Amino acid sequence: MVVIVEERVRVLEALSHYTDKANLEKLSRIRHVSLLKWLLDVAELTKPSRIFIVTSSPSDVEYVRRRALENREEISTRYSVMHTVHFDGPRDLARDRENTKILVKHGTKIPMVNTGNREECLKEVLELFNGVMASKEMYVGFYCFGPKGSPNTLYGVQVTDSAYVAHSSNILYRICYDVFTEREHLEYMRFLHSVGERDENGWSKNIDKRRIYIDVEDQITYSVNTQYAGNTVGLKKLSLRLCVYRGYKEGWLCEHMFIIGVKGPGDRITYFTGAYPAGCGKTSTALIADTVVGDDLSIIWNSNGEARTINPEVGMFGIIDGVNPIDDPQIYEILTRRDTEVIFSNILLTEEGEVWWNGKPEEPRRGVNYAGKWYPGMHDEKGYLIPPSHPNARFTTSIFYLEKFDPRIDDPSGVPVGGIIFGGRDPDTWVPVEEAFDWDHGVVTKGASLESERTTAVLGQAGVREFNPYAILDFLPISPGAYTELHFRFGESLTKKPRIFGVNYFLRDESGKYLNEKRDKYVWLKWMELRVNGDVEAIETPTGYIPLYIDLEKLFARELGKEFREELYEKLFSIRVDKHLEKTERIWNIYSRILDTPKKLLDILLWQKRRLEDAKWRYGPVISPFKLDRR
Ligand code: SPV
Ligand code: MN
Repeated sequence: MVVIVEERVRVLEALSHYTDKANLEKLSRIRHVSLLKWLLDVAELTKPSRIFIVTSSPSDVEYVRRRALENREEISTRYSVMHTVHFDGPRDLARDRENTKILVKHGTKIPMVNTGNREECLKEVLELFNGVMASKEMYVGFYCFGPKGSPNTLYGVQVTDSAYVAHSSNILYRICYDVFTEREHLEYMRFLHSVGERDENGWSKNIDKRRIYIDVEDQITYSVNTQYAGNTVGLKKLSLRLCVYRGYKEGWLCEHMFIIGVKGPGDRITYFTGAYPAGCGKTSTALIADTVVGDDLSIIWNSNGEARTINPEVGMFGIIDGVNPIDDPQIYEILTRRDTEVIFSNILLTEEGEVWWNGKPEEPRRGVNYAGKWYPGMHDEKGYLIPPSHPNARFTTSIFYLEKFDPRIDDPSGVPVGGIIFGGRDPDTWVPVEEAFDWDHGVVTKGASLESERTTAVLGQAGVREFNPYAILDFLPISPGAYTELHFRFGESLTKKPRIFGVNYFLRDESGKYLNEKRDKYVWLKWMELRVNGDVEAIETPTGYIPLYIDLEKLFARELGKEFREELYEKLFSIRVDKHLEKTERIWNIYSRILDTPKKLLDILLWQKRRLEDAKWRYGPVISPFKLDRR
């Protein structure tokens, strides 16, 4: 005991060289000597000129915001003092897959996961952190990854030299400094970040030395020479890997899923979680739902046989591209109101100090954007038009501004999961909505088989069809085979299993035109709600259960005031058997090469293939839903 107290005194004394009195006092209230020691190690390595501790006090939160403006990481807009703009720079606009690595022991390989040798990577990255914060301020934030007081909440400490990253974290997560001063026993994740050297524009200069390393054993992440929030805000996508890993060991799920409420007849509300790769309708689905608990992440556990979920976040880091007053009235309103706090990233800031993004009704005017000065008609060196705002431009704001935000977001016991939805950007295979036969079938053919055309949230060319199981491939610290085994295991442990659905908003006709309007997804949600509660029948197809025409006709009329014609229904819900067979083959080829793929996964794929072949033999390569309706 005496030794620990002495150690505490020694560490605080050493930390006092980096802090003023007020911040030392904040540090001294933290109960975990090992955490203080780590902060000292970090300070001695990175050599900041001072350390600022962010508690939940409004003045601390305001200080961080002000520092982001003072050091030009953010620029204020004319419209509102609470609206700021941040630019990441032209080479730092998305997550960097190639340089994001899960650290593993020498020689270990994880199928489909980018890994690095732990010892070598740590040596490399610690070298990059050496002295990196010289003459900069270091911010330390303490956060809850879930509602306060929930046994399923995780905790995290973010250390960064970026006021923008600290500011974003303060908007996106619950500040939980007090938990660290109150609770003696606490497991927590640690996130170390540095922007690195900044160039004359304020962008990270050494992009070629951008590294994002994740140490799942020690529950710590390192990120350097980058600013884009998906690479830097620890609790966003770095914690997701740590959380998935813990869930895998302990038998619960950490998912890249929204959490929404859908209203049914009477006062009934049914909760769904949903996974979609970025840019595939995930946010718009969350926002069209009747209530929103979360828009990006979800922790799901077994509570007395029932699946329940919490949102680890309280903010949104959403794609702004295309947000317009007609299709996204809620978000548009939040982004254009003066009393909201918003960080706009990689949009266009006009000379008049106004924010413009693709989707805003007026024309873009001269200003600055993610690549520097911009004027209408501007080209790059290769002769391509430079868009005024980047397709992966984002907004960071609080979820509490949403009119439909669900107060159960703060419920420590979470909400029950009635259904799980998987959706991808698929031009020609999946029907708009389909229910799996059961949990295992859904896990395999909807979750584990998810594919999508690549969007702009990752570096590289958009539009290519990619395998993205559970929409979480980028964030997996274990193989997709092991992740599927976890889902089987989790499902087995439940007495009441959520239903599993696949959705697809991106079906096109022969001329390439989208077959659905954006609002149609509301009807799919309402149908799924009815299915979860056993209120409507469905048609059995070789790939799952699809809606009856009469049910959709009613829902379209009631929910959207729209006529839903039989011809459109037939086009949308025809089973494209050949496309499904091709897909099953692609997915089979992937999993059969992954050593830890559960046999059950392959069996279910094989069974699906037989059903498809049998149906093809009976009905031909494209099957009208009317042919399968046996009533
Ligand atoms: C996503 O790409 O899934 C996002 C944004 O939610 S990022 O933080 O970049 O991951
Ligand atoms: Mn996401």
